Amino acid sequence: MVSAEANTTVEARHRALGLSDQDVLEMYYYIALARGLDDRMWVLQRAGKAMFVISGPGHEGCQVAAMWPMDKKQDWFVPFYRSVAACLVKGMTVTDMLLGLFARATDPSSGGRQMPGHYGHPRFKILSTSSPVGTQYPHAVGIAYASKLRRTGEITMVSIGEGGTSQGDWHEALNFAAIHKCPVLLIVENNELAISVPLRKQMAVPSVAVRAAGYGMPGVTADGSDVLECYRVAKEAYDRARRGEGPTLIEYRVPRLGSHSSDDQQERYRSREELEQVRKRDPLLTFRAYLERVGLLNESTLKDIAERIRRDIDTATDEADRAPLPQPDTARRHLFFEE
Ligand SMILES: Cc1ncc(C[n+]2csc(CCOP(=O)(O)OP(=O)(O)O)c2C)c(N)n1
Repeated sequence: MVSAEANTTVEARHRALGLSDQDVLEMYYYIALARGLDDRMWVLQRAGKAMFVISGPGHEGCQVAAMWPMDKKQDWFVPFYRSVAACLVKGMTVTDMLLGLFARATDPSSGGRQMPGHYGHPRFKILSTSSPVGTQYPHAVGIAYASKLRRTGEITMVSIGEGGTSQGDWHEALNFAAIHKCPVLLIVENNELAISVPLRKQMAVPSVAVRAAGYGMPGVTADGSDVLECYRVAKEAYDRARRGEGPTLIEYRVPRLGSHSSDDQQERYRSREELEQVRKRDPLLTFRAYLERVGLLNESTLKDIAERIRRDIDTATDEADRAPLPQPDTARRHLFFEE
């Protein structure tokens, strides 16, 4: 039992940040939806329905939180392959994502031409995921610079893993963004592994955020298991960008709950103790516990949400599975100039 006083204190947390009860419940829904979709994608891959899966279990909390202050219609998002939850909040549907997984002709990301996990959606202003890690950063900063020159008021958000920050593109983008005060949120989802390479072999500094000082912008770190804290830092960065004060580097420390992708086995390079520790940081569980503590969720409402998510994912799976494959004679479309 939580005392009335403790209840008021924790309850004040989301409200103090300007989030309504409805907001936090919807945030939880998206985190749970992304996790449900993720589980389904792995089952489909193991069943031979998809050639590859790369997804974001453990990253969902910070993604939903960072996307929450954005103007979903007006602003831009430049994703990476783990951005499942962020793309869902921005407007993509579960069916959209499964069409990509199954490489169907109607896949909005690439018409079934890219490998799974390369999200993109022109209508929702989600730029196509760029395969070489790091390159999405100059793309995003370029969009933000254009928005600034055109005075459109649009803000851009871009995401990457910490391993990707070893690429030169990332550093060039930060330098340019700071010089030109581009309206951009520079997100790094640090799960301390680049496939199997640990953080200490990627950088000699204790955190990615400290690097911001070298470029002349603020850098903040937030615990990816604390969804409300993730929201707080994103909102601050968003407001800063809106005021014309330029970019913010945000580092979210997140647990990577699964293997890098369906092509590797994390038990080969992570100890059992490490896996036990990361599971304790699962944002789905920590946020659920918060919402239960403040009386917004209970066993029965959680069951309702889980059932709704399962039904929606079942329907989307059938819909995407029934969709036609691309016609072979369209294979060269978008590759060469066509009359
Ligand atoms: C330039 C480049 N080098 C290598 C790869 C292959 N690759 C894909 S994901 C990945 C690991 C990236 O790790 P990190 O940025 O930490 O993100 P995480 O997968 O851990 O979320 C690598 C090496 C690539 N896509 N692009």
